[in-house]
Amino acid sequence: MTSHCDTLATRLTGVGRSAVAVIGLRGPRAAQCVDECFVPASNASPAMQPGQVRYGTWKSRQDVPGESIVLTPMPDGGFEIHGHGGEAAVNAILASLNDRNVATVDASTWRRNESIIVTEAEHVLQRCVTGQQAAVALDQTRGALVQWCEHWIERLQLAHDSNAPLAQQTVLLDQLHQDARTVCSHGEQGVRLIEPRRLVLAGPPNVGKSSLMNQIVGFRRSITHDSAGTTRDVLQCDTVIAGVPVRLSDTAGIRETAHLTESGASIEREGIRRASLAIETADLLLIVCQPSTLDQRAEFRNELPISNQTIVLEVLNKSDLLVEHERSSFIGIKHQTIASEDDDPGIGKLMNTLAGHLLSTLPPRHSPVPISQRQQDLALRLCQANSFDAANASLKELLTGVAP
Ligand SMILES: Nc1nc2c(ncn2[C@@H]2O[C@H](COP(=O)(O)OP(=O)(O)OP(=O)(O)O)[C@@H](O)[C@H]2O)c(=O)[nH]1
Ligand SMILES: [Mg+2]
Repeated sequence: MTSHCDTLATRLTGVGRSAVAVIGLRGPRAAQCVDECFVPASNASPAMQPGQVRYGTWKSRQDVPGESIVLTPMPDGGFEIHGHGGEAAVNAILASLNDRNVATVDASTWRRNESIIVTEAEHVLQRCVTGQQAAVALDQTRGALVQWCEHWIERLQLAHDSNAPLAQQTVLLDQLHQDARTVCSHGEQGVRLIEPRRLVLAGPPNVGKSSLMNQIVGFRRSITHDSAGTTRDVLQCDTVIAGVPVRLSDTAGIRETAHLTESGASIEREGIRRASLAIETADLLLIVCQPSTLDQRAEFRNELPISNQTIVLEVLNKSDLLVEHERSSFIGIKHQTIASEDDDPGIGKLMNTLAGHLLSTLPPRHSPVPISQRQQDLALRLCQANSFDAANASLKELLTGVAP
């Protein structure tokens, strides 16, 4: 099938990377293809508005089982078909469209005169590995940031054309600055959308950091042992928590080493130096202690190179070793775990807290979000624009990639 057809389909998400695949469909026969192939799960609301979602099955013929999908109409009359990320499922849907004279095209043919913002967002979307990340990138391929720029260009133009008095112009510029600052704050998370969030476990030796890491990732990634100093280097493991990709780092137990003279001391010092480096760049830091080290935790925490951006959680591990009279005094510590047990409810509670914090590191949905450094730099420049002309120039460069 060649691309001279006027109705087009493309795979918007990366091949073989995501659990979910998104197929774009647009052109004069798009609605007809949907009528012929899409069987909604319920017939509740007949008419669909752009952006709404409808669950159902994509059937190329009535005698085949079809693929479970979510269908979203687009403002331009096209559709997004969200389905299983496997090649077979995607190819079956594309084949059914090809049978209806729809051309499968690559990403560059799919893009029309779209803003460079959309092209950049499509590149990011191709590299998303989870649905949570892809949802944010999809908002941008659908034009959230483009529309925000166009809206402001229009407002500035209107004020300019109507010769708005200076006071009114100043108010408008202030509003733009405020709006642009919100966009930039989302951009701080947006430019890192496809990077895994860094979750670091730190604490004194032998408190159960590696055991906790193994529980979090669900397999025995780290060696654990009852002697202190088991973990020497920073051990990393990639996982996904609540749809957010996470790079977990298990670090060497941190303790005073100045007095140590034995042969392994220099290795231990190097391990501690590397642990400190991991701590400095953590998005989320778990400070792990055990009952016997609990009263030194404030002192321990003060010694760590923790950045202001890092979310810190304290975890009391080996809570099974608390003796009865200690329990009431430790009740205020929210996270108490038993990392040597597989079904410890304390670990479940900790995972829920981690999920909440990790989700808060993703930009909000349905908002204009810069997701490349170029976009973020121009949005930052917009916050400083001290005239309509300067603001207009930044907005147009943001939209087109070309300085006016
Ligand atoms: N009773 C009890 N033992 C635990 C718990 N968690 C870990 N352990 C044991 O404590 C010992 C040390 O565990 P690790 O996970 O190796 O501790 P670590 O903090 O990584 O130690 P280093 O790498 O040496 O700093 C092992 O024998 C674990 O089986 C727990 O919740 N309760
Ligand atoms: Mg360890």
